[in-house]
Amino acid sequence: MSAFRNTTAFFRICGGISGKVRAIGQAEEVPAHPRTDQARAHRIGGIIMSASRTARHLAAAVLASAALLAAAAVPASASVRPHQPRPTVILGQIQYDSPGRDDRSRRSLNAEWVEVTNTGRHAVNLDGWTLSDRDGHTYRFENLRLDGRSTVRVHTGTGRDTRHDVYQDRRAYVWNNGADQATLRNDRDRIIDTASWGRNHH
Ligand SMILES: [Ca+2]
Ligand SMILES: [Ca+2]
Repeated sequence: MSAFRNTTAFFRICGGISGKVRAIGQAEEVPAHPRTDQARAHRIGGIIMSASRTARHLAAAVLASAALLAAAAVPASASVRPHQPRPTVILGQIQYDSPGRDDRSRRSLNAEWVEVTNTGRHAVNLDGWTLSDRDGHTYRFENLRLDGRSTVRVHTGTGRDTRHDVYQDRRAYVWNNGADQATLRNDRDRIIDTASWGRNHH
């Protein structure tokens, strides 16, 4: 059973990749979905790492370098305070297909997770932020201070929260193996980042 599921997932991924390869040669096959960055997502097994995220990491690095250069150019006597870049929190890796058979065990549920990464230098309190799937299942962060350049992994199952691992305390999987979307919103319900995988049909 598990071998069959894994094989199915494998072919699904291969199908997705070959589909994208075909899309490059034939423009009419390019998906209508506007988030083409997500269509370029690198998928390895049940883990997704969006190309857009990689690009944003690079962009952040370039901006940081530019900021350093700009800061270096400001005379020491200048009264202008150096610009403080806003912290950038993004979705990191997502293991939407828990390895092995999906038996709803606590261990298996917790091997399904989504990472939230603070790429900025300053800590961000995620209190009131939410992480939701396409069907609206929503996890709300409580008072969690995410340090700069650090990651918290949001597990689906039950567990005791730490600074780097928090638990949705669910008894069922939330991230669909076939296709789904993770949406991160801040405490004002503003979308901060999204990541999707699989086919973009509902
Ligand atoms: Ca699985
Ligand atoms: Ca779901």
